Amino acid sequence: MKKLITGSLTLVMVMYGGLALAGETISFEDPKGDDDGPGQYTYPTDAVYTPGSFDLTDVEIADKGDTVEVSVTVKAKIDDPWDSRAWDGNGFSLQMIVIHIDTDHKAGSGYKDGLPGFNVTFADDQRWDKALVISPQGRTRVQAEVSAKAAAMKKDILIPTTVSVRGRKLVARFAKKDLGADLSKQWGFQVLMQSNEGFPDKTDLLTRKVNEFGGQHRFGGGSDYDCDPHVMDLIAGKAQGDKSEKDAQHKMLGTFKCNPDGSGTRAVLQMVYPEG
Ligand SMILES: [Ca+2]
Ligand SMILES: [Ca+2]
Ligand SMILES: [Ca+2]
Repeated sequence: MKKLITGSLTLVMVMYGGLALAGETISFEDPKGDDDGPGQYTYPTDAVYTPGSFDLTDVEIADKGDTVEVSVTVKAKIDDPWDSRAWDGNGFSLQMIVIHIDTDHKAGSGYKDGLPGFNVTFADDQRWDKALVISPQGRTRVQAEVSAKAAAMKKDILIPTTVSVRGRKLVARFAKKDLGADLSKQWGFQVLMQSNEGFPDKTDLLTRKVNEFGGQHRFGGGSDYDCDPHVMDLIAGKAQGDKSEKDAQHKMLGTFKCNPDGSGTRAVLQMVYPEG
């Protein structure tokens, strides 16, 4: 009987071998109330920055065959106060999420620095190999930003083919061929929550700055220099939504050092490996 079942499975696999089959689905949860970076960051003061807008709660990454579908849920309803459709955007205004992926978990392999403007680095054996960018900006603008500010990383930065908004959730689809392999639970993931800045600094890839004091369109609680991480929320620990993951996040993002002259060392981030 066992042989018969094995034989049937093989036959099924052969029959469908020519199609791009759906594969892994990877899910992460994140606690609520930790949209404060290393613990003390505050939202910009303008009323559009609704409380909870940058508070990650759920992330799902699903291999759908030819596409990889990424769903990111936050604590607040996702609005479009700046009418993104008028600037060729994706139907929302405030958030920007970059998922850094480590596909080989090998010391020294991949990019150590996060995308420009996030002001973070990754642990040496957890360097990223692919990054998925979910921005309200349309493809053309994101491509131009990547070419101008992250040219050396360009081939490994993926921009979605479609993005849609469903309540508190953003759904972005990426071409799997750009990822270069089937989605794997052996890989490491780090989901960084930022705010899309339409008028970014010349070294920032659409990221909004965190300053010492918040402003109408500036996060507060950090440094006016670029030594502090520009990240409001991320996944940590086992990414199952446990409240201990808040402390893990604060500790991880707190590993930076700012000197009085603006120099310093950047926060060192860890990936979450679903099976590793
Ligand atoms: Ca959160
Ligand atoms: Ca790597
Ligand atoms: Ca978090």
